[in-house]
Amino acid sequence: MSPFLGKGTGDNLISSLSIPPTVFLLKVSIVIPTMNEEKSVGQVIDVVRSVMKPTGLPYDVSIVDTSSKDRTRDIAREKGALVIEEPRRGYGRAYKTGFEKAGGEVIATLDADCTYPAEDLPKLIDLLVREDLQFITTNRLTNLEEGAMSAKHRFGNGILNFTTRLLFRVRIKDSQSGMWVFRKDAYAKLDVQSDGMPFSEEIKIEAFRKLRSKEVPITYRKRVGEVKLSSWKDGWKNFKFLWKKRF
Ligand SMILES: Nc1nc2c(ncn2[C@@H]2O[C@H](COP(=O)(O)OP(=O)(O)O)[C@@H](O)[C@H]2O)c(=O)[nH]1
Ligand SMILES: [Mg+2]
Repeated sequence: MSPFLGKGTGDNLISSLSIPPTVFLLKVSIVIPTMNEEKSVGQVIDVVRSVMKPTGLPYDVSIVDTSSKDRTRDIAREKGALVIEEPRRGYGRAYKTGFEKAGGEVIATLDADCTYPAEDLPKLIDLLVREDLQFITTNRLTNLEEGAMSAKHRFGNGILNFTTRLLFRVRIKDSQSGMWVFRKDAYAKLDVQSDGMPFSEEIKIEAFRKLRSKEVPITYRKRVGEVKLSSWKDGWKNFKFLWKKRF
């Protein structure tokens, strides 16, 4: 695997990777939004840690929690994650707060529900650096594990994906994926208005229009714990949002 480089001073940790001495190790902030995810958040943090450690990169993990009534926050703290409290409801709201507080030059996101392959993070970070990208999103639809997405959900996604491509002329196959890896300084150039679930499609539309972006296939797994969105209601909101943003 190629190293994780940027411009800066040298570091012993990477000397064995045959990269120029003018590189430094990028700091990565992994940001996870949570609302009552005690069944899965611990495992997600564990996997993130187990794959980030061998990279030698400095990193931190934080959850952005909206009033969880279960042990989500305690578990995250026990696992050494930073707990950011965001009482205002909304998936997008949580990410906005989390990104503001993130100290890394690179930010990575995923759900707290064990659906996304946290083990792919090093590969995605490496790709970001190697191809000098600013934003990477992931496509869950090419490798859906059994039970990961209902037919209803796939149908709704199809409509949203088609509409996104049609209205914005962006080549995005999975407009609703929640696993992204990007440069924090590049994110500052985006105008992401939504505080709710449409945040996901909007950040991609903005990124594909303004940044060096790429979509990469991943595996998507069946959720642990209860889903927080309501398929039809949020699907409809996401659909309306696309038209409102466009016109
Ligand atoms: N902080 C915060 N997290 C949320 C909110 N809504 C959803 N989440 C979290 O965001 C992630 C995505 O929600 P999820 O129910 O998995 O939706 P889906 O993956 O689109 O089906 C999960 O980790 C949720 O716990 C919210 O209002 N605030
Ligand atoms: Mg999820």
